[in-house]
This record gives sequence, structure tokens and C-alpha cells, in this order.
Amino acid sequence: MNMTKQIELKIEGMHCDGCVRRVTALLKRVDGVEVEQVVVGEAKLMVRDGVERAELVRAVEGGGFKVAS
Ligand SMILES: [Cu+2]
Repeated sequence: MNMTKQIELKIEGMHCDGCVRRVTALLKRVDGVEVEQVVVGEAKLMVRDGVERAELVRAVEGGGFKVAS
């Protein structure tokens, strides 16, 4: 798989390790995404060419969190 782009998401509404696990699981469901690191308030990902930031935002926000930037 050709992973070429790093993306960082600032995420509101995360408070604990449970939130970290939920956000990680939500992002792993997106095709073409490799989750590098998730901490409270932030996720770092490597994404394959063609993966849109909007897809990642939808995945996270579908779980009840809010992407700030
Ligand atoms: Cu939590």
C-alpha cells in the first residue's frame, strides 16, 4: 500500500482513554488509513493517495466527536 500523506486532526469532545480507543476504531474503519497515534484531542494518520480529509472528519464526527481543525 502506498502511504504518502500525513494528516493531523484536532478533535474536540475527547476526554479519556475510552475516547482514544473509540476515535482509533472509527478511523481504522476508513479504507486507506493507517492510524499512527491518537491521544486525547488529536489524531495523527498516514493516508493513501485519494483519501479525502472530509472522509476522516465524517468518520470521527459520526462517533459523536467534533473535528476542530
Ligand atoms: Cu472518554
